[in-house]
Amino acid sequence: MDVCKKELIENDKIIYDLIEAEKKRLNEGLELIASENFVSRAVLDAIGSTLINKYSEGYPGRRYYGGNEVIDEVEQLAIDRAKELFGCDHANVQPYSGSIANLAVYNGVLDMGDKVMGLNLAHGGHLTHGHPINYSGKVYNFAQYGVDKETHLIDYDEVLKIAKKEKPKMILSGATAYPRIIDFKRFHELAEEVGAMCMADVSHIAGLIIAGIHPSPFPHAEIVTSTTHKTLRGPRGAIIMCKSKFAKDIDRAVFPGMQGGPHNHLTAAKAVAFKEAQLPEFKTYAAQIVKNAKALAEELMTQGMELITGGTDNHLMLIDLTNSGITGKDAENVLGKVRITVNKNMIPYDPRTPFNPSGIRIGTPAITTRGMKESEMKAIGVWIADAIKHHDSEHKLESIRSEVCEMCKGFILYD
Ligand code: DSN
Repeated sequence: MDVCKKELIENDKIIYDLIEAEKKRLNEGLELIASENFVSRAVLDAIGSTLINKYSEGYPGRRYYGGNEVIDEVEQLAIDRAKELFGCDHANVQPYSGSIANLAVYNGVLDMGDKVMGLNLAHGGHLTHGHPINYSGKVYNFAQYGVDKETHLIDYDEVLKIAKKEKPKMILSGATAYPRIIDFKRFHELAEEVGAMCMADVSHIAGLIIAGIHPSPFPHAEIVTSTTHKTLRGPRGAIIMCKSKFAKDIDRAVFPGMQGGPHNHLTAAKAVAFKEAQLPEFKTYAAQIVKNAKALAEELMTQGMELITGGTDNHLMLIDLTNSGITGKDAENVLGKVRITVNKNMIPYDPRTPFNPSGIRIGTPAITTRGMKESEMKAIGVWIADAIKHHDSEHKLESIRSEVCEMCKGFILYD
């Protein structure tokens, strides 16, 4: 047993036991939440390091506290690796989260009340893309675009039509529940046509972009935000990347605009994850995420499940449960019983509410990290469809649960 573990057991056995319980839950179940992943031991080690102790408001070489010579090196390394990885002019690696990163961009390049366009949350956007309940929607004047009623795809001509009418200062692309390729080039063209800035939030697909599996927002978008913990497989947190002309405004907007001292242990962990993402193995991993998603989508449809847009091009899919006799909330609970973790999700034009919507969202980044491939996806597709079809049969659910647990034994994650 390592020293840290021993001290945690001695100092706080309750928390130690809860950490062990969570590890067991991860090992014995299937994590299909599209925005989650499992970091490497190296990333975990950086997160659990003594770098957490230091205050370092400011940026490398320009700090408000002494003793930051080591932190400067850590942060500069993270910046340099992010720039190389994404091929961007400037990177700020300090944002605590994707939400803060988005708000910092607005804070940096917009004035309060400015008109912005973003994808409607109910159509796959994000709260910070202008939802009225979110700070973004309260402070800025968001005009939301959606997906087409029939195809459920982004209709770029329609986005342009709205942009011409609304004359936004900025157009934001990016999504949390859109299973198809996003055409960043097209977004840039239509933003240019109306004289708007072009921003992309690539949080979900960053790992696929790095691996060349999804088209990059660069060189099209002027400002790009991303979380670091989804397909990118780093620690919880975010980055903002931009063209040189926005660098000063973005840095000032993050600190002192929105945040205090950066979380240096997470900056180090981001640097480790960026290094991992530069390796050829990461490309193979990212390609497998998409192969797995396509295999799972195929099997689900073979089993009679309805998928929004009829499949996927990326790491996620949205199941439309409208004709299945069960709501998204109930499906999340039923799948939980068989140790398959998913999240309920609105589908486009959903007549139901966000807390009990008509869909569930499923993603493959985490199970791909565990080493699962197409054959496991087939089994998982059958289990999901069976659990939903037989949601009233405790006996059937119990039998699926034991099959799930049996398969998981072959893919132990953290020991
Ligand atoms: N919570 C994230 C997701 O699940 O997509 C977005 O912030």
